Amino acid sequence: MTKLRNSLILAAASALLCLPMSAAADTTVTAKLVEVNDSGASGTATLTALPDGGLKVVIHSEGMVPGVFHPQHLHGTDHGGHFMCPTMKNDSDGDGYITNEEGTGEYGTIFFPLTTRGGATPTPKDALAADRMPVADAEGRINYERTFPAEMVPEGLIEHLSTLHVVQHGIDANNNGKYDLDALGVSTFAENLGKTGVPEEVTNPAACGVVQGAGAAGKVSGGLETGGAPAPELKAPLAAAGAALLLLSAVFAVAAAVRPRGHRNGR
Ligand SMILES: [Cu+2]
Repeated sequence: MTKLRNSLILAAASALLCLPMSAAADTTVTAKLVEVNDSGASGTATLTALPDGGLKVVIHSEGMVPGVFHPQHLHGTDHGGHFMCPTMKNDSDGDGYITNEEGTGEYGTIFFPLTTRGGATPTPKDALAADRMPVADAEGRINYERTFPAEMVPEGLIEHLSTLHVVQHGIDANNNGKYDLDALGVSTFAENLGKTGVPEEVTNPAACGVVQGAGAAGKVSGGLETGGAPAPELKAPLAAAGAALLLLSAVFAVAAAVRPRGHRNGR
């Protein structure tokens, strides 16, 4: 009986001990970056929600256009249920290239520009900041790391961490080692945001990744707002905590009930 009681208590205790682990797993998510627009790019992104409300972002990618800047953002779907990166199916005008507008249907709108310094608001001044986006080295690699303090992290981002997309832009369609208007003309995306004369090569997606984390397992479908809707996936750990507490109190009740007999049988 004592053995049974102990093992029940042990089971409940380990159920409780599991909680901090799963909660911690929820705060770090990763995304495998895959090429878009036949860029040849690939990489990994790690997003860590810090206890103080900050966000640490680490991205390692390769196969990017060497020596030029690459706008990069966390994108969020505003219609839920989309956890894909764009493919040529999204090339609605059939010109052989996925523009940012064509990609938006899959990866959503710009939620959080991943600048190297300064502001990171979803406005053209940050989202398309040529001088504050990472520059690929001579081999086409980008190693990016920045910790954004809580006050820079937009509302709703941490809650939606597991439903975000990581997108790096910038391709060299005419293989001349730079962004130019000769290749694909002007970026209508940038133009619509009030930035004229930006080559489409700058804003076309080169790499995209869907976040895969503990929360991503419970893919939310429908009604997910990019901005600040409640996050159903975050309720799961709380429900688990409640269940574990119930289990623990039940075990204590059982333990209390078996204790007298345990004493009688024992010593
Ligand atoms: Cu983007």
